[in-house]
Amino acid sequence: MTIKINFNTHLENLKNQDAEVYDAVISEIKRQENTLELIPSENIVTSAVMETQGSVLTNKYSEGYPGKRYYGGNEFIDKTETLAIDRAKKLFRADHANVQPLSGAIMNIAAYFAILETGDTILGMDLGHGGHLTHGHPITHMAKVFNFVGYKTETDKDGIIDYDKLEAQAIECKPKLLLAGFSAYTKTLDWKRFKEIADKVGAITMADVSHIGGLIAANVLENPLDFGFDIMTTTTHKTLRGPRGGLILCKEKYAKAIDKSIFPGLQGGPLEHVIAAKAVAFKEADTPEFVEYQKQVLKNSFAMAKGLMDNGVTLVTNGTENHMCLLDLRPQDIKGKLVEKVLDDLGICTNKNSIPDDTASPLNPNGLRIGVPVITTRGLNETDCNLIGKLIAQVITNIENESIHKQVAEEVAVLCKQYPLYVE
Ligand code: DSN
Repeated sequence: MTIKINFNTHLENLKNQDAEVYDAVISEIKRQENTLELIPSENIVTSAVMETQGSVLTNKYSEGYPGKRYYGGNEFIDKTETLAIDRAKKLFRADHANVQPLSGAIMNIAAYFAILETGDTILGMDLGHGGHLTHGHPITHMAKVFNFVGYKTETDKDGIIDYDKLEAQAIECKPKLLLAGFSAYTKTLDWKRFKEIADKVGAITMADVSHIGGLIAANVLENPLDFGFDIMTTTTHKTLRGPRGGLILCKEKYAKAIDKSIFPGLQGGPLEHVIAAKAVAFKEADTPEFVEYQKQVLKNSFAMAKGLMDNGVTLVTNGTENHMCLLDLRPQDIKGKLVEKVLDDLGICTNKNSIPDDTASPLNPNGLRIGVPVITTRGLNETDCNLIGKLIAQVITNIENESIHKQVAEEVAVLCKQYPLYVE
């Protein structure tokens, strides 16, 4: 299951031409090799994805869509983009796929503009309860264009979404779009109930599954499209383990509007080297090995959650049902920024994160978010992940104890050596 990344880490041309960038890239290779990367939105792509993204396809302008381009010489680009589209449709059982979104934010914004008018209401998950900036945070430009209303999780009931309350909220605010999805939430969503609520109030349904796209592709988590969702967006670089970018899937009814919204509505020339790498990643995702990988992601995540909780750390939602854990640091009276820094110095990379109804600033919140996609790609198993949970708990409960920190750093170094990432 482990993937060995066997690309040329010597980078001879870069070395001879630009020592500063070369040094930074080599340092990053070493950092990745010597770090337990626990940021849940990251992953490690295969050599084939990396090679495709680094290919000559980066040299081509291809505004438009396959067969309808504004530039000549696109016969091979059409082939790779069509492969990406067809593979994405098959993987997610979708009528239509747009593989051109440059990023997750653009992908969501394009979907809004495809189906909504200025001032329309979108009911989405509150950022403070695990939603995403693009789901309507007041700081974003989109909040000036659309009327975002946020639903919250039940902090006293293990962080569930109270669907009766959500229904009442939807009846009250009459959204044109009901948006399901998250960037820091550890429970599964009830897609069926979301759809029933949307149907009751006449709303379009959209799921942003960026974090769990790979788990859905492997059918280890349920696919909202199977429950009749109109639109589903996902980034391609998280659990889906492809190059950085976005993907929009939708019912045929919205296909033209989505395509028009991406180009010419929002974007210019697509990144065809990235789109070809998406095609490669989608083919990889359609294999038994990928299904095994995603099953292992869940096993590892559950093992890490147990290691944390058994050793005195509180988790928001009291556990996890996906690839990540959200740690509530209030019992230890320490902040996410400090824990992120201390762990970073020991070779464990995480990210500070707000917890529901956090009273502290998002720059120094009361929580920490961790996840297992990268270390699972690297080959670590449940025993290792349970140990990592325990090590993190030891650091959190002994935040000033340098001798414990030293022991943890040694254990991290052993794990990184045991599971090498890059072959060369
Ligand atoms: N930045 C992504 C994440 O880390 O969840 C979401 O955009």
